[in-house]
Amino acid sequence: MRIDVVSIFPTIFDALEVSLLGKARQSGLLDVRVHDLRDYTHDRHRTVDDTPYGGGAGMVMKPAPWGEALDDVTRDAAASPVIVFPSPAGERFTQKIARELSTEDHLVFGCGRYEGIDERVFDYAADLGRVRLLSLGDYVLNGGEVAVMAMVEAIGRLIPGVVGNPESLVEESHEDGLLEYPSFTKPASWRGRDVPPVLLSGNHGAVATWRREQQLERTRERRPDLLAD
Ligand code: 6GU
Repeated sequence: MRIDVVSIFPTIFDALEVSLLGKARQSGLLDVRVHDLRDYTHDRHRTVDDTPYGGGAGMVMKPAPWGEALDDVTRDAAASPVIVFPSPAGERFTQKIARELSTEDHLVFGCGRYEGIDERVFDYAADLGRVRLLSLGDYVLNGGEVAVMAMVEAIGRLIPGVVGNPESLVEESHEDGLLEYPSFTKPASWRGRDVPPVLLSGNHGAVATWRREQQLERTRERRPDLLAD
């Protein structure tokens, strides 16, 4: 999969070089290209923002650098990419969306800063690919970079071969609409706290039943909204 990221803070994405995703990049499963939005400006100060029409607080990202950046990263693309703009005003990013995006050949992420991007950029981007505005949750970050890091990790680990043991992708939170069951390792007793005896019983059926009950109980307690769905 090819991933292009456009940002005014490209070095934030240096962190993608470590761990699992770093290996995926080295092995060629992931081709991540990070672009500095300021490289698509033509003035001495490399200006990417301006005051909002109609007034109001803060600055808005100018459309021109975005137009050139999006033209550039979609130019030699084989097929229509999905163009993601992280935004607290977007649709909620979920495991289901991560799964959908993990099957694409080409993703483009446009990281907004300041009060947002000139609205015409989203409309223009729709001529170049399938646009999605995605939010991590109901809180506000200063910009899209940290959100894109999270999305790239959630999507990247679902690409076949990126996670060594595909079974570890099945039994985790949100894959079956429930939270994950609790895990334990040795020792069987630690600081007066014992591992649930059923896990030491060797009875695989009993273990599976207990884990399912734990999933339901935790989901009921912590995320009742998931059970309602
Ligand atoms: Cl995707 N972007 C920003 N700036 N803030 C957020 C977000 C995204 N998701 C939650 N808060």
